[in-house]
Amino acid sequence: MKQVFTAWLILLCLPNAWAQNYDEAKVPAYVLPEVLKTNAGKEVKSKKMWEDVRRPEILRLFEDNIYGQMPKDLDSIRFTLKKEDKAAMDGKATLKEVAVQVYKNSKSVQINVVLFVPNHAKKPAPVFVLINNRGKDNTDPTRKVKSGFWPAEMVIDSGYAVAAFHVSDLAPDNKETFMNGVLQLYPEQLKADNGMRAIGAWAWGASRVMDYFETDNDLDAENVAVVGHSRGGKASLWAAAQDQRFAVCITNCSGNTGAALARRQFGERITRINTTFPHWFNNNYKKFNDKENELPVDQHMLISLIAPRPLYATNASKDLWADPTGTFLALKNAEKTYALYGIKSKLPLNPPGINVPVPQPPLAYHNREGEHDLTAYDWGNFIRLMKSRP
Ligand code: GTR
Repeated sequence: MKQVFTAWLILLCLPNAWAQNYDEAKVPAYVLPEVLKTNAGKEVKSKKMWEDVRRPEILRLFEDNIYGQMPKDLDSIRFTLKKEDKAAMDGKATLKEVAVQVYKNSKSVQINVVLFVPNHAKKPAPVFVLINNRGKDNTDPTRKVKSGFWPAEMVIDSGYAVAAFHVSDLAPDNKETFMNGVLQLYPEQLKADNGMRAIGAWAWGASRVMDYFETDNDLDAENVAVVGHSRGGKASLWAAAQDQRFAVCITNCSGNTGAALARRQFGERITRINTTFPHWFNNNYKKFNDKENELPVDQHMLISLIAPRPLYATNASKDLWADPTGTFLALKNAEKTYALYGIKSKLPLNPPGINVPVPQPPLAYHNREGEHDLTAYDWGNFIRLMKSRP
């Protein structure tokens, strides 16, 4: 009896814990904010107007209302090759372990990068870089542990370099301690309602790793795909939106405040994400708890910020929490932004079936059979996207 009472008490304390919708018939009617209309109400008809006016407006709206600012000023950045093994993976790759150290206001953070470069492929090599939000074992430099989350051998065999860094180097994924990383360098961000929080810090880290790639002659820094899964996929989207040096963005099962439309209110909702993970997004985002329709943006606009670069969004059939259909629709609603560049989407009108990938640029999508995860199946298709780029 006491246990039943406690369970009820917990449920009552979790706002909306019981209110998640998984029924397509119950998706409310909604109107998406216009991607191609300026804040002043002008139609955006050209690439120039998009780049000069509308794109900066949308970027600002996402900064102010969701992900926070992205500080660009730093005192110095240093790259140290900590370890190198030219005969890694039975001679197929060169392993480099690189420390990226960033200094500001006599504080510093260190991002530990694991990188494998193929020995028998064209160089400089294009790169996949994973924002790792799971255990560090998943990116084991010794390769004693091998995981589908980061199938480094498969990527190397396909002729690409593969890199990873861990989110905890930038901001611990914890509401009490997330400020003990990059935010120590930028304490003013913590005070600002539109300041950077954990997801922003992880995306910032991806850009610092890109700073390193630009200095490594083995790597083709103009062909880097930033990859993230789930919360890491929210960060990969924000990284590519902010930093146009990323040539490709891959967002795997990123769901709410990732690649899925918020206004569908399907699966995870804003109230829930802000309650469970208050350290992920800025203070202003909390104003939109239960008020999806009042947001000045929706996630098709975040995807639009990546145009004309290729974007791959995935889902898993059992991961309704992350709204596979809402992800597909976000991509569809970004097609018109790519069209400004004369790039035609290859997506079908309706979501393709389970395990029917569309791995072609500019807007790639699949819904893999199974659970919320990042697997070799997903990576195999990311490689197909990279190979099919013009
Ligand atoms: C869930 C969260 C999702 C997603 C996921 C993950 O608990 O609600 O938004 O980020 O965690 O990162 O695996």
